[in-house]
Amino acid sequence: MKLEPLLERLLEGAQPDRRETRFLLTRRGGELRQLCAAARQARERVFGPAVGLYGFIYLSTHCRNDCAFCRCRSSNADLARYRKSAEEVLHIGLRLAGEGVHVLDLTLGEDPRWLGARGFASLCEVVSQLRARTDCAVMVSPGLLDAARLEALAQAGAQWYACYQETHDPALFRRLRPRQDFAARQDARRAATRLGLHAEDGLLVGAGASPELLADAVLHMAGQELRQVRAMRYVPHASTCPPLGTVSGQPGDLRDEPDQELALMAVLRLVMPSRCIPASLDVDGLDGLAARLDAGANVVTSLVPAGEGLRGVASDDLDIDNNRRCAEAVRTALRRQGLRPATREEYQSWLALS
Ligand code: MD0
Repeated sequence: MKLEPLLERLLEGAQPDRRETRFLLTRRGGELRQLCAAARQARERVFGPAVGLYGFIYLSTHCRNDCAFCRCRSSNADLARYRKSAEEVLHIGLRLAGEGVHVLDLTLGEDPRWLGARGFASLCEVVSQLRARTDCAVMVSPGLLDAARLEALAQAGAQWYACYQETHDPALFRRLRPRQDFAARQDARRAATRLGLHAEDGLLVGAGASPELLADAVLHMAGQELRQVRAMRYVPHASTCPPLGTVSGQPGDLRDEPDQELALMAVLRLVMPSRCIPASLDVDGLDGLAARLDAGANVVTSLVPAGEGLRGVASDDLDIDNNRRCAEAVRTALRRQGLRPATREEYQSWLALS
């Protein structure tokens, strides 16, 4: 298969088939650079030089789930967990809004305290306060929610519901998210969309997914009503244990995973040109931003204010307390790539794209 004519067809609006998608996902070296250049071209056509900024508030690291890839898995007894109060979340949200982010992403583990009746009412109150007191959109990333809770969030003014599948292969899902319901997560994103929320799904790279599974997942996601789609690389910790090797039995290649992540981001952009695609600061910190933007991302996520005792999800405290995840550092990095933060109007107009 030849790369150049395929990229040309995709830039003209064609959708790749499964074989072509797998081919794209396995490009490396000079061909990966060509793939990323095409992804940048696709981004430029829809978003120009404008980039969205997402502040990240990991408000509780308590979680009832036992995900193989996550440090906050319930069986990790060694983790020093925290739970921010509603007042603290509000304070941090206002601080991030003051730094000029477009979105406040309230993320929490499936924490029975925050997701119980009283805690959830308080979460909704925080959302409505942040909507009333800032110009920011609010994303909530609380794990699996039922329709009533999704509706309460929508009524409180949330615009986004993030719920990552990690993989669209049921067998790998069972290994990554033991005792969780594969279909329920997908249904929750669909229910959120019906309620007028924007939904985000995400794939985990380097934790067992082969290029075939990733290709299937990309094509599946393209058919879903998702306004944001992400790829993030698995960051190993002593307390996590993702499946070694791929489902097909091939050993995973640790050295290849950074390239696999970039190739996947570029493919997401080419297949879904008008959707938001994050360059997360949570995997490789500020040093990893340029490559992710070069792979076609149009929003920078996981901006975290220093000194608030907050953590990342994939990485722990990478670049948090040295101010390398603040908006100013990101703005400087964007300038170096000829990019700039979106205006609020630009960002809001992206949410209406189809
Ligand atoms: C990020 N650490 O954007 C955040 C997190 C959850 N909605 C987002 C994975 O990288």
